[in-house]
Amino acid sequence: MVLKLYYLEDGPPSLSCRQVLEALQVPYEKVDVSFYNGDHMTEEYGKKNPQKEIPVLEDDGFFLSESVAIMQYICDKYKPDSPLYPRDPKARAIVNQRLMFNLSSYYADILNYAILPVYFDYKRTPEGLKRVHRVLDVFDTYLSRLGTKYAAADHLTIADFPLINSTMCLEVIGFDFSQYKNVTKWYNDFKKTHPELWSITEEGTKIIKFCIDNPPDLSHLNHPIHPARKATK
Ligand SMILES: N[C@@H](CCC(=O)N[C@@H](CS)C(=O)NCC(=O)O)C(=O)O
Repeated sequence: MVLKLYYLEDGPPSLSCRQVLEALQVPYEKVDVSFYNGDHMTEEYGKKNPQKEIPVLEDDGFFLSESVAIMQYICDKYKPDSPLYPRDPKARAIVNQRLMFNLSSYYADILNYAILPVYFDYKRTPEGLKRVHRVLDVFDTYLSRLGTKYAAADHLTIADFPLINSTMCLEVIGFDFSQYKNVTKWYNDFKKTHPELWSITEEGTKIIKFCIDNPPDLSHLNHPIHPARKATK
């Protein structure tokens, strides 16, 4: 049975999973989950992922959520010898460290500042801005200390995808991060070197841009956490 990825078109975690599948040339079927329609909030979806978050991977009756776990599983099960997720303990530890850094800090702070206000009734705050600068500074330091072209090695690894998709969230709102020279170089190099993988990120970018220009009204979702904002256009 072919792998199924339940994904959100403009969701950074979904984009990263798609990039891993694409980079490894693992065949899979995409199942578009509509955030707008609340497809992920149904009881049915909750059976696949009790967190009611997107993405979810389905592998012959096995359901897996959390994009990092999904990316690691795809590599381990389908291309265990790929340099995308190195087997050497130290090399793998650096990849894992970057993945955790992204999930717990980099993406978390960028999401709160840049993206949530596009979809929900949140304001960008000076404190949120400080947090974004702090994580950019940390990531820039990681890049400069390791001195590699990619985030965790001298070659592409699964750590690059989520970090690219988080950084894209800044670019899409017009946030100038050019002072972070290593981040900027790494980001631009990725676009140039991997146009086919970048095009997946770009699909998400287009939708986020559309939502910035046409703020969505998600009040019909009665979201359990996020306060809805009425459309202004
Ligand atoms: N840690 C999760 C985060 C997944 C996540 O939060 N996805 C968002 C879309 S990008 C979502 O499904 N949110 C559900 C909601 O806010 O109702 C992962 O990396 O897969």
